[in-house]
Amino acid sequence: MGRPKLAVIGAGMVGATTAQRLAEKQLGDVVLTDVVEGMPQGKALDLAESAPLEGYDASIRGTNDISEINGSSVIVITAGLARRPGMSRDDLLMKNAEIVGGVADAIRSHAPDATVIVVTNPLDAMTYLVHKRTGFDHRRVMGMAGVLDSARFRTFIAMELGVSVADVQAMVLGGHGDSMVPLPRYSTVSGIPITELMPPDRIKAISDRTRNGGAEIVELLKQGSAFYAPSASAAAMVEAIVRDRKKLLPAAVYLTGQYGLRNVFAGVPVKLGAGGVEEIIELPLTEDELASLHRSADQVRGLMAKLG
Ligand code: TXD
Repeated sequence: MGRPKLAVIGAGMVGATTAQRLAEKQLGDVVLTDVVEGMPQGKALDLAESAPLEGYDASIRGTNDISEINGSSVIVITAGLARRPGMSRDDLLMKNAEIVGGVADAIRSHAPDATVIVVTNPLDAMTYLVHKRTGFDHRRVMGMAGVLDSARFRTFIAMELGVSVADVQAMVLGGHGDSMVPLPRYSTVSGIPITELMPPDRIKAISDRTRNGGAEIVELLKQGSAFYAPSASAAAMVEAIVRDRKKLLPAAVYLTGQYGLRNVFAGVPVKLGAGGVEEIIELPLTEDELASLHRSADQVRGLMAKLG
């Protein structure tokens, strides 16, 4: 049978680190592609040379030829540009739409059976675009943001309380960015809601820090953006699918009426397994939480309209 074949498109910071994590977790053989000549080949070779030390058998292959993704069961899209000085969010939207749209067309023709995890920003809009351009069933197209946002929330909860991150679970809904909706009531330490363990002002401070989590790192790094936690998040989603773990995670998925939303991508809890998005979990939300989720979906709709 052999190992499953996995592909990572875009061999930049998030892409290359995702390839590393997939190989080290022995989730499958990895193909890493990029348009920059020699770069994915160089990074893949470097990673392959770490295999004897890290002790994995998975192969990692770098290429500029996207057709080599053929037969992949799971594909992670990290290809795109970061915002440069003088570039508006709209400029970035259109530029990344061009890149991600082309990638989606290649996936449709070379890996028609793949499950696709989108990482490129603006996340929810790019996930919509991949769904539209591949024509794949909506269970097989999802965006990674909520796993990262809830990992950040979990980290800050553990830091605040001085407890093991392993005991902390958290749920964050909505879009990636300002419209993110952290849910303290559904966030726990060993089953105890954090609302029982922390005063409201500390919960608010931690929620705000989570919402601002990407920007905090960008500010510190001065160039580039976060990639260790984003790649760990993408790899966690790949693992849930490849190993059919039925993990309950937040992901940007196509809604068909859940939470009063239809024909839009938004971050909600889902069950992730071999069938992709196997179930969408509808949590009871307060009016405020629901309103934030709808605001976030409205923003995504605005971007979707620009993409046509
Ligand atoms: O939570 C999340 N979803 C995110 C999203 C967390 C972190 C990063 N997030 C976004 O992922 C970020 O805003 C970017 O849109 C992507 C990738 O971030 P990364 O930090 O890895 O960017 P890099 O290092 O610039 O890498 C992008 C690579 C680069 O090597 C380009 O040459 C390549 O994408 N690229 C392509 N690869 C393949 N095919 C095409 N067409 C292509 N165009 C550019």
